[in-house]
Amino acid sequence: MQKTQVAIIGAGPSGLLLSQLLHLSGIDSVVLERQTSDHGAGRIRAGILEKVAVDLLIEAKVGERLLHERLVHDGIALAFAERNVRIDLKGLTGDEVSVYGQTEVTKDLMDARAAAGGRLVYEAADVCVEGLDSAHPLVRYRRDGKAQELRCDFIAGCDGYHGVCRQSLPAGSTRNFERIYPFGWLGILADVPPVASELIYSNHARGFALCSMRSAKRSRYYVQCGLADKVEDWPDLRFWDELRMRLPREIGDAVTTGPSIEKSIAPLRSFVVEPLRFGRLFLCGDAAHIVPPTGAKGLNLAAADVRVLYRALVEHYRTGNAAGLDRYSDRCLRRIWKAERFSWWFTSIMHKFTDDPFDHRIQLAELDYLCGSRAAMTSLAENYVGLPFEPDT
Ligand code: RFL
Ligand code: PHB
Repeated sequence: MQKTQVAIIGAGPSGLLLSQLLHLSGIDSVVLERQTSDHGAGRIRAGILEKVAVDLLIEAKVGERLLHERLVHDGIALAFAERNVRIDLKGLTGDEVSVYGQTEVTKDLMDARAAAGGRLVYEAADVCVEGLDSAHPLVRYRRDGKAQELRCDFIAGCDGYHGVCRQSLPAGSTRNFERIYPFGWLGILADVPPVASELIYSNHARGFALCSMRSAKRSRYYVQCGLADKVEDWPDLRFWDELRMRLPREIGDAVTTGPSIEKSIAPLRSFVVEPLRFGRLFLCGDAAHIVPPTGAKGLNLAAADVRVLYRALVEHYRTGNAAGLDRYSDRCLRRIWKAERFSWWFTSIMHKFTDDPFDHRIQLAELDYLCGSRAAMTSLAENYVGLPFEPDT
C-alpha cells in the first residue's frame, strides 16, 4: 500500500501545478495520470495567461522560460463590419496578458516535477476513489495490469471534464449547470508569421474567426465551424480561404498561409458543478468547470483554483486550521461564475448563432456601442486581463 498526503488525479496543468506548489511547501503528493507523458505534452490548447496565472507559475518556480519566451500583449482587436478596433488593455486597466502556450506550461511543469523527483504515475488505468468522507480516502488504480492502492489525506480531482472524480460523487450531492453551444472551433497551428502583432477576434456574417499566435513565427488561427464538421472536411486550403473571408479585407489579404502542423475541432460548452468539494475530495480546473474558449479563461481559472486549494492545504498542514479548505468551494465559485458570465457574453456577441440577419445587426450594434464607450471597453478589458482576487483570497 502506497501512502501520500495529497493524491492528485490528472497530470494536466492543474494537477502538475498543484503538486509542484505543494512540494515547495513540503507537502507530499502523488499524481496519477491515465495517459502517457507524451500525450499531455503534445496537446495544443490555451494560449493566453493572465497575470494571476503568470504570478503563480513564478511562485511555483517554473517562470524562467515563461518570462523569457512569452509575448506580452497590451491590447486585442475586435473586428466587425470591415472595422478593426483596438481594445487598449493596458491603457484601460494597467494590466496586460501573456501569450505562452499551455503545451509549454505543461512541459515546464513536467520538467520541474521530474527534477524534484516528484511521484508521477503515467498510464494509471481504472482510477477509482473511495472513502471520500472518511479521514483517509483510498485511490485504487491499475499499472501494467497490476492492482495498486494509494492511501491519502486528501484527493484533488484535477482530471478534466471527462475525468472520474466528479463522476464518483454520490448522486444528489452536487448540482450541474450547463450550456451547450450550437457550433465548435476549428483550430490550426502553422509555422507562418501571425497576421498582426496582437490577437484579432472577428465577428463576421459567415461566423467567428480568431487570429492568435504562439510566437513571431508560429500562428494559431480558429474559425467557428459546425458541430458535425470533421477535420477531414477542412483541408488547409478551405481553412485559409474561410479565415480570410471572415476578416476585414485588408487583414484577410495580409494573412500568410502555409501547411498546418496541427488541426483540431473543439465543441463549445459552459459548465459548472456546485459545490467543488465533497468530504476530502476537491475538484479543480476543468473537472469543475468549462468555459467556451472565447474569453481565454479556462487555464486561468484552473490556476486560480489551484492557488486557493494549495494555500488552504498549506494552512491546514501548518496550523491544523481547516477554514481555508471549508471556504475553498465558495471562494472559487465566485470567480468561476464571473468568468463563466464573461466567456458566455463574449461568445454571444462574436459568434453566428442563427441565419436571422436581425440577430447579426444586434451584435453589430453591440460591438459598435462597445467600441465607442470607454466604460464598456473597460469592462471588457478588465474581464479579459483577469479580475482581481477577492480580498480574503
Ligand atoms: P486537463 O488539461 O483536461 O487535464 C486533465 C488531465 O486528467 C487526465 N485524466 C485522468 N487521469 C487519471 N484517471 C482518469 N480517469 C482521468 N481522466 C482524465 C487527462 O488525461 C488529463 O491529462 O484539465 P486541467 O488540468 O484542469 O486544465 C484545464 C485546461 O486544459 C483548459 O481549461 C484550457 O485548455 C482551456 N482553454 C483555454 N484556456 C485559457 O485559459 N486560455 C486559452 O486561450 C484557452 N484556449 C482552451 C483554449 C481549450 C481549448 N480546447 C481544446 C477545449 C482553446 C481550446 C481550443
Ligand atoms: C489561443 O491562442 O489558442 C487562444 C487565444 C485566445 C483565445 C482562445 C485561444 O480566446
